[in-house]
Amino acid sequence: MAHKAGFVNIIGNPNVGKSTLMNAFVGEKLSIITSKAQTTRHRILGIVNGDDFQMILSDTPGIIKPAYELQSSMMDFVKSAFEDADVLLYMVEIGEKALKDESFFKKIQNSKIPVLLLLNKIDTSDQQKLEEQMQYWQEQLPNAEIHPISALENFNVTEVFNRILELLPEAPPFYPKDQITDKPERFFVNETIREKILLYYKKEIPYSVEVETEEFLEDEDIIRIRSVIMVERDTQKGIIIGHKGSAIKKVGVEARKDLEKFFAKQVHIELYVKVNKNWRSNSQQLRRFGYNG
Ligand code: GDP
Ligand code: K
Ligand code: MG
Repeated sequence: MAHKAGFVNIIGNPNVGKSTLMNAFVGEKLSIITSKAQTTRHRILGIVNGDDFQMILSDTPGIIKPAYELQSSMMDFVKSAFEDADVLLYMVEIGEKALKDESFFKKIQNSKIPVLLLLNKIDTSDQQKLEEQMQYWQEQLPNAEIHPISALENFNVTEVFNRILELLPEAPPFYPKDQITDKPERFFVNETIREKILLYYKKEIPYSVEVETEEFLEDEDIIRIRSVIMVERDTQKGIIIGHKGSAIKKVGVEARKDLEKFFAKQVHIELYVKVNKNWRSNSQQLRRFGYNG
């Protein structure tokens, strides 16, 4: 059989389950997941390799109206997702309404490439509501193929995967067959730490934070990591560190557990906090953290 390969882009509103689905396809926790919007800031490739196929998925930040420079850069990742895909996965969750006035919605309606509308979180719905929703979306997007799924409970995920495979063009692989992502190891360290910050700190704290891994030294049986947590203000620094360092310690312990699983190796993490005023609105800083602009 001829080899198939192609690009599959996942787009949708914040929190519908895009990252959960990508991780389920790849079988690794490439994208961090929390119940907060703006958890995913970058475009992350997840590559699934088979003997006769290579599926290159890209997880994108949820679609939002940008309020500051960081968010504009995040939306550039989303825009590019329309341009270079073989299959578009538009994910919505049960109960969500179509955003008919939004330009991205019109782009989906007029898409030249196949669109699979993934109606996610059906584990939270009953049969009647599900049927109503399927009909609703078929009316909103007549050009889309509707697939009800639960990314979390792994319902219909394999079926969707196989359907995408059918739609991929014949092509040789774009990446080496042992590669599962385009991001370097340090990126996953940064993201894992940021996930813990999203989980353990309140209000605006997680949104003011960027993480940079300054040292990643891999020995035979241990990985030694030193990362800096960047905040915008001194008060935020105090909050990140917590009483006698208890808060930052918890971040380190929990991130280490995840990273030991991810790298299948013992991990040692050293964390410290630095104040870097207004990094979110500074283009030069943003480029340094991997956002284009
Ligand atoms: P993203 O912002 O679109 O990438 O969404 P995430 O993958 O980060 O998921 C957002 C939240 O929805 C998390 O709390 C997930 O555990 C949850 N979630 C994702 N998929 C499902 C699903 O199929 N069912 C339910 N009940 N929750 C889900
Ligand atoms: K999220
Ligand atoms: Mg996400």
